[in-house]
Amino acid sequence: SLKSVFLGVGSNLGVRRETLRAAVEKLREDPAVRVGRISSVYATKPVGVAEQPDFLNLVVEIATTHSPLELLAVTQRIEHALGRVRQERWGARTIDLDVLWYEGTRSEDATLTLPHPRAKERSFVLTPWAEIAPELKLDGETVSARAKQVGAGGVVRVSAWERDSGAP
Ligand code: A4P
Ligand code: MG
Repeated sequence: SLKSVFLGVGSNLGVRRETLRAAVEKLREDPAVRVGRISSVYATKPVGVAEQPDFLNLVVEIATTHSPLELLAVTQRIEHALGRVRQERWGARTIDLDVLWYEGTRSEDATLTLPHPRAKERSFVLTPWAEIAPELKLDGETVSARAKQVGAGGVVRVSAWERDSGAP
């Protein structure tokens, strides 16, 4: 059946904006995926390892007939396709696609933990997510409420998705 899903997308190497565009385009190419709302693009300070370039992050809503694990395989294939191209030209990893939330599914499995275990702590996920799904409930708390609690430190809106993405 058709499930609603939110994906977090990040890039901090190479032509970051182009990588985000290419990732969304590859999602659109999958016949079992319908791309829904897409947040603005945010410039975000790296979390975790500080000595790396700033990221661009966004959150995208999809509707899909893929199971959770099929969808993980799809996102990893997209990472691989984009990452490998970029790797040859610019070096390290350029794209990260996380499954943030999959309708009706909770999982503690390390292969696919749902909802994404770190999403609730991360401004670079919550701020864009709150833009497109403010009322979505995460453990009884809305994305919007959670985003307000965590704050928007280190996260700056760069542009709307549509404005300069070159994609419909
Ligand atoms: N995995 C388990 N659950 C999930 C899920 N819900 N979605 C497993 C996706 N993958 C999931 O991921 C490692 C493994 O997690 C996968 O094999 C999958 O089976 P990965 O993408 O290969 O590696 P990673 O992303 O480097 O590791 P990790 O621990 O997932 O890192 P995070 O948490 O994704 O963080 N700062 C800013 N500003 N913006 C960012 O986007 N991203 C990261 C990466 C760090 N700092 C950042 C950003
Ligand atoms: Mg990841």
